Amino acid sequence: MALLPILKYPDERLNKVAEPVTVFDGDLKQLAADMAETMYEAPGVGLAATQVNKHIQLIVIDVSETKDQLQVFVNPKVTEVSDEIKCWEEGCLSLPGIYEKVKRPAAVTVVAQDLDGNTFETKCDELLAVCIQHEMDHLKGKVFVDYLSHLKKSRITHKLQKQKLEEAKKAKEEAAKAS
Ligand code: K1U
Ligand code: ZN
Repeated sequence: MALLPILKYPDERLNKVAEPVTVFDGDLKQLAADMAETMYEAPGVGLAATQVNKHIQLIVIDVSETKDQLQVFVNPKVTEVSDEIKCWEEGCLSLPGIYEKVKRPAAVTVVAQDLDGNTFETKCDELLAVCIQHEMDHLKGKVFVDYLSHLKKSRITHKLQKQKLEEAKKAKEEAAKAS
């Protein structure tokens, strides 16, 4: 197993649209296992292949408190949405430290395949519904800040760029200290 680097917003590769999975082989299972390890280590409750620069329709999610209920969705499609809309505070491993409220359907039905290509249907509500919609947006090249106003989005971009510069400066200082 391996930890994979997570793309950080505003990396343009986060805007790529993922291709459907057509081959259900060992490489797919290995990628799903590596994504799960990366998600648990982050820590997060979900991860889309797009975020680790793999542009295929693959998502891993674990919203359990015990972190032992991994769910893998290949080629997911939403087939039903609730009329009820809920507002949740969302986070994203591609936008560390940013949390914003987003409105989405409170419940969705998803049809997807597992890692062997078997089709299944699942009804999602609460955090799972939010998470699956958030991850499916990643597969479409969309991030949750795309739902925010232009002003909020540019403030977030500025904050993340500042954060990145500070991290680079710190790493440089630590490397200089070590040499
Ligand atoms: O897509 C991602 O980057 C994962 C993201 C999923 C998500 C969380 C909350 C609302 C919508 C989508 C995260 O996991 S962010 C981290 C996070 O929320 C979290 C981390 C540890 C425990 C619980 C939540
Ligand atoms: Zn995300």
